[in-house]
Formats: sequence, structure tokens, C-alpha cells
Amino acid sequence: MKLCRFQTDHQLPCVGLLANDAVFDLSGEGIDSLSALLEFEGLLPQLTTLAGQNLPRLPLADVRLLPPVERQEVWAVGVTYLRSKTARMEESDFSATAYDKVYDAPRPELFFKSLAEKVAGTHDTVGIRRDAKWNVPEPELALIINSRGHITGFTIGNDMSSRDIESENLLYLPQAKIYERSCALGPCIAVGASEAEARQWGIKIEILRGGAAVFQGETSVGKIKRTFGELVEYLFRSQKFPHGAVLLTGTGVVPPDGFTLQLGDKIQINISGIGTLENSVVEV
Ligand code: DO4
Ligand code: MG
Repeated sequence: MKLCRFQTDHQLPCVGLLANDAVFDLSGEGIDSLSALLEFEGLLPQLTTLAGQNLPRLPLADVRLLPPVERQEVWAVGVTYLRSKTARMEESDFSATAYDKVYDAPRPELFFKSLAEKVAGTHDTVGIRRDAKWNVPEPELALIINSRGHITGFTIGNDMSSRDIESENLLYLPQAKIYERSCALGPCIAVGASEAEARQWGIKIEILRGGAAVFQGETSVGKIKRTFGELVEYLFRSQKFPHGAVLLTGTGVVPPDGFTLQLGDKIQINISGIGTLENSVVEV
């Protein structure tokens, strides 16, 4: 079952069920808040019942999909894949020990990524910093977590990063990670998969320039070193999220060192159990 936020011309954001080429509007069922819906115990049976109603059907082509977040803080975890650890150790002598240590340490690297209102949705633009020379997308599975710390679904995240700023000095990490349009989420929230099922999913990324592929990569969610429960437990330690939270789980795909994103590039990230998140690149 896939949940989405969407908008039609001149309308307020709505919540819907996404199925192939259509969105089924849940507004008539009194559902106008995604985060309120995600607080339900037994969300999947609730959605299954709703899907059995005669919901208004809108062709996907007639709606704009919005990022599937409302007021949740968006956080990210880093260096959860061996590929991310080795790439980062190579990019910086200065920080190599830190990356090496955090990969094996009990405490994961957690960092704040975005306010919900700053998140880009599918078909929106994502940004590369004008003061950075080496910019990459990071295709990541994102956990949708309610206020009680329960994982209620999964979406696709792009943790856009400026690797030259990050590699210059680890203390510059917030500037490499948090800037205008640096976080994309979407196109929907997949509800109902267990962690074991999600670990079977593949993550693929393709970057197109002038219509031609300039980078392709793939990995598997199963290569994430830590359990989802462990990541959520650390995020919720000594901290409350009254509106819930989104947690990007780290990247396992790193383009070669000579590669940087350019203005106009198209980024497509596919996760097999969810769908495809598509964004084009602008300078910010
Ligand atoms: O410390 C660097 C960030 C790592 C990261 O974002 C990732 O591994 O995905
Ligand atoms: Mg990342």
C-alpha cells in the first residue's frame, strides 16, 4: 500500500493512496493529515479498509505529488555502508580516522538534515551549492517514524552533499549537507513491509545529462550495517519528536571521484519496493 501527499490546481495539499497511474483521494474520508494517519496503530488494516471504499480517482498526470512530509524533522545517518566508509576515508586524510571509527562504534553518526518545509518532492529541483566544486546525490532508503518511535513506512531520500566542503574539514559537515534544496523525499510512503522485506529491496540511481546516462549505480538495502531499530533507538534517545521524524539511512552508492553534478542534470533514484524519485539539478 502506498500513501502520498498531492495537490491539484489551486487546492490545499491532500492525502491519497497511490496506485500505478492514479491517486485515490482520502479527503472525503476525513483524512487531511499524513502525520495524523501515521500515528494510527494498525495502519495497514486501516488503509486496506479505506482502499475498499469508493474513493475518488484522479489520474496521476493530473496531480502534483508533494514531498511525503508535513511537520516531521528530517534526520540522516551516515557511514552505514562499507562503500560510504571507504569513499570518505579516501576523500580526506584529515577525517579518515573519524569515518573508520564511527563505522564500527556502537553509536551511529546521526545528523539533522532538513525541516519538512524545505524538502523537495519528486519532480522538484534539488540544489548544488554555488561555492562547492564536487557535488553528488546520495540515494538512500528513508524510514518514516511516528511520534512513538514506530517505523510506519518507507520512502526514498536524496541526501545531496558537497564532498569538497565535507572533505576539507569534518566540522564543515553541516554546510556540506544542509543548504537550499539539499534534501529530496518521495514519491510516496510504502506501508506494510517489514524490515526483513525492506532489506531485500534494491536501490538504483541514474544521472542523465542532455538525455544520456553519465552515472549509474546500485546497491541493496540489505548492505546497511545496522538494524533499523538500532538507528531509531539512537535518534529517539533523549529527544522527542511530537510530529514524528524521517530518517535517511545512509548511502551505499558513491560516484567515482572525477564525477560532479552539473546544472540541468536529472537524477532518478529507484527503490524496488517504493518507486522512483526524480529531480533535476539547479545551482543555489
Ligand atoms: O559524514 C558523512 C556523511 C555520510 C553520509 O551521509 C552517508 O554515508 O550517507
Ligand atoms: Mg548520506
